[in-house]
Amino acid sequence: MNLHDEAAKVLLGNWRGHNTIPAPGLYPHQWSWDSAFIAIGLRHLSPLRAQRELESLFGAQWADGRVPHIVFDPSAPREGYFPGPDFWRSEQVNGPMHADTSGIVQPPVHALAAWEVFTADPETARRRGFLERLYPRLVSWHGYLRRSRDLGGRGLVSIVHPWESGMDNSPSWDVPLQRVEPVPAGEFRRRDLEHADASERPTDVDYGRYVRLAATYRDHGYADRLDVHEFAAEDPLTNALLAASEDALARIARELGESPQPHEEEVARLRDALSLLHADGLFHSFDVHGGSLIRGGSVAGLVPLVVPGLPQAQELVDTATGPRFRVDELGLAPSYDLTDPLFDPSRYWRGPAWFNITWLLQRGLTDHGANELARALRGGMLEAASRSGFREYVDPRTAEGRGAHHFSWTAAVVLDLLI
Ligand code: 9YW
Repeated sequence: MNLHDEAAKVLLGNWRGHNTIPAPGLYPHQWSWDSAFIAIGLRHLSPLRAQRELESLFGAQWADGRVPHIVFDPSAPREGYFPGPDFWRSEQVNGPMHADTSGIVQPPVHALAAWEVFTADPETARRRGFLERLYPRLVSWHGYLRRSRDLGGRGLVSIVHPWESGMDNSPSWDVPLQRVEPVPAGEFRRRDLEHADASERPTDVDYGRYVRLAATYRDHGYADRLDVHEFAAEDPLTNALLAASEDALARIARELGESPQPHEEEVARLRDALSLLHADGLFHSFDVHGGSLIRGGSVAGLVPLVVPGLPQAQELVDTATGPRFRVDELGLAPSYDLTDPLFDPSRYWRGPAWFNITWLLQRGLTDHGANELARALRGGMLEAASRSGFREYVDPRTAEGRGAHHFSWTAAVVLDLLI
């Protein structure tokens, strides 16, 4: 089978009727930003399914506008994933008729995905009112982030849990997490270790802290106040994707005959605000409680390349191709600075290369005219997928596969690159 057909097989095999799971076994429900990347690939196989992927996610949106990071599949075993619906207890906020979900969010890449899905088959999308129905929901999602998550009061969105970054155990979170008292490992049961090697996953202490933060949020009725959140970080990836998604909302508004202006203004505002996170050739998270930048080498700091007109773009290209990331040579983006002692080529977000992030960088580089480098990343991703299959992440130096097999967004990104 060729790479295209193999990727299609993975994506179609993970389809569950209304949405696609990230991977069999480890991730049996719908994840928020996974669905956005999945829709970007799925649109090449079935524009209709890609529309449904986003519609099913937004069907579980909360009244306050938040899009939950997991929508639980009622037909999957209730105890199959930890923390599951019995932990999050979303029905206490949303009532029993609403889907069971988590109460935290993931990076806002959805409007960007919605626009890409629309362009794959505008006729079907118009006939179904795809954008008409999704646009107000996307606006309210961004409104939630802007209104409820500006915890630092600096015009940037704060994430309140490492899971919200999409990069759970990134070394960026080591310092702010030290303030959090871990729940002892005996008090919860990790289901992830039944499906993946412990050396490639977060540690038990990390997990204990994740559980503490999530339980505290839940026990405060998911209220967004700084005194509820022991962890609050203005993350460059989240804010950059919000800007890129506002840019997509401007296009969507134009297609619907609405004014793009509020969205264009929002892109400009976020582009300016992001400069608060910029230092040493990279963007960094700002630790709201600590009052300082978390200086380090997370690849999240290169993601602002997706922001149109970013003034620091050339600096980011220099950092990406320098000794810390070597993306031109590797064809992939390591998730953490290769020269830092914290770099670990196998452990999740502490070094391995991920396809969604490399895809975002490839897209941003193209937008900023760095076409040769963008081509190198495209080639690197296709080569890594041919060599290792559709793994969750790979060793950035050897492209050896790690984590889950049959991983949906890896297949989705590959499909998008092939077409
Ligand atoms: C988890 C599903 C998710 C991704 C995250 C990734 C991991 C851990 O898996 O999260 O158990 O939720 O870090 O980015 O969305 O693929």
